[in-house]
This record gives sequence, structure tokens and C-alpha cells, in this order.
Amino acid sequence: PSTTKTYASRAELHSNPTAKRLLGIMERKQSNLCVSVDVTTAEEVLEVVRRVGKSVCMVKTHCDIISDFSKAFVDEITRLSDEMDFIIFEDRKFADIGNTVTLQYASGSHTIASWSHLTNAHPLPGPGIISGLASVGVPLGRALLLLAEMSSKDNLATGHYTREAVRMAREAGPEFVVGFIAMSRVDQEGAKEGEDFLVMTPGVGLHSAGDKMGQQYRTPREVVYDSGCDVIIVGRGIYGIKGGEEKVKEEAERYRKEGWAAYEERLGR
Ligand code: 5BU
Repeated sequence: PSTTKTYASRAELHSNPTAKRLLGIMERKQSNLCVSVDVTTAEEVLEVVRRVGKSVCMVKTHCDIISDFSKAFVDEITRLSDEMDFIIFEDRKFADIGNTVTLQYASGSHTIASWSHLTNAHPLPGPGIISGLASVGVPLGRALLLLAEMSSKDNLATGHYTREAVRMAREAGPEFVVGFIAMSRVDQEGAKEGEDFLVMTPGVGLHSAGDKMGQQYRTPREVVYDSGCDVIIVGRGIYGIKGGEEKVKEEAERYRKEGWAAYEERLGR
């Protein structure tokens, strides 16, 4: 199973260039931390990224909350991703028919496929959503995660729905679909020889149990060691910490270390 292998050795099981690059970065930077930068101006996003960039394997964006999203912003975050060595993950959560998501991914004011290495989609509409997104993303070397589970209280992505999400990913093959957003190792049941999925997990925080709108938090160790997930996604726990620039940096390092220690523990090191 994926949980007993190193990130470096798993890179070789992937043909998708983004998945390969991500696993390489994780090993090089000893980081399974993704920071979710949910702030609302381009300059604020870039400031957080400059602070946490060294500690992360990936930066997650919501481009539709940035009031002054522009080509200049894209150029700068792309430059930082090269310089500081991290993947850009636009958490778009596509959820429409194939033809529409193709347009949403390639066009509009955000042209997500042109700059985001990784994005995600709800399996709700069926396999057409994967073929639509793949028609744009594969030629660019992009990758996709399916939302198999969510972190929020009483969400509907459970049981049969989660199993169908995993089945859909297996049927699509590894060229574009490289993993899941999930709270647990959803790919354990029915795993095929030689397959490897990346499980990325939001709802991670050390300071509180949740928020007033249903978010639920677990610790890096619960996510990586107990549940066997691969990447921890942390938002407010890092960018929201009080105490200024240095404090945000320190907090990112703290999550990086906790996430990495849980991974090493899982490998039995
Ligand atoms: P937080 O500040 O760490 O709670 O932010 C979590 C981020 O992860 C935020 O951008 C959400 O949109 C995102 N998220 C989530 O929290 N839960 C989910 O199930 C999914 C995404 Br999918």
C-alpha cells in the first residue's frame, strides 16, 4: 500500500508530470504541507506565499476570492513556484457537465489551466467531467483530484458516493486523475497492482476543533499517521495566526515538521 512507501519511490509509479514533480518536491523539501491562502487581494496572497514558500510542497488558491486577480498576479505566483519549488493547486471544485467545465477551466477571467498545476472536481456529474477537464489539462501536463470526501460537518460525500468516486478515478486511469481530496485512505479497498493515488486532506489545525460554519479540524498526526493521508492542507491555522510576519513563517515550519514527523512514523523510521 501507498502508506508504507516513501514519497520518492511513489514518484516512479506516476506518469503524470505534476504528480511526479509534487512527490519529488515533498522528498526534497521534507514537506507534506500545503498552505491554503484564502485572503482576498493579490498582494496579500503573494505576501503569505513569500512567507511560507520554503516550508511547503504546495500552495492552494481560490482565485475567485481575489478582488484584483490579474496576469501580473499569475506571473508572480508562477515565478515564486519556480523559485521556491512548490506546486500551485487551484481549489476550483468543478461540478458541471464536461462541455461547461472545459470552458471554465480554459477560459473566462481566470484561465485556470494556464497557471494552476493541479485542480479538483466533484465526481457528482459523472465521468464526463473528467474527460472535459482532461481535454484541456493533459496537453499542459496538469493533474486532477476528485473530491471523494469533505471535511465539513454532515457533508454528503460518504459511503457509496465515496466508493463511486474512487471507482471513477480508477476507470479514468492515471494520466490525469492523480488522487483524491479525502479524510482517509479511500483507495485502500480494491487497490489495483501498481496504482498509486495521492490523498490530500483539508480540515487540519492545531488550535481549534472547528469553526462556526461546520469546518472540522484534526491534527497533522491524526491525518498522516492515523488516517494515512499524504498531504495536509492548512489555511487559517497558518495565515491567520496573530503576531506578524515571523509568526506566520514559524507556524508554517511547525506544521511542516509535525506533518513530516507523522510521515516518518508511518514508515516506521
Ligand atoms: P481552513 O482555514 O484551514 O479551514 O481552510 C481550509 C481550506 O480547504 C479552504 O480553502 C476550504 O475551501 C478548503 N476545503 C475544506 O476546508 N474542506 C474540504 O472538504 C475541501 C476544501 Br474539498
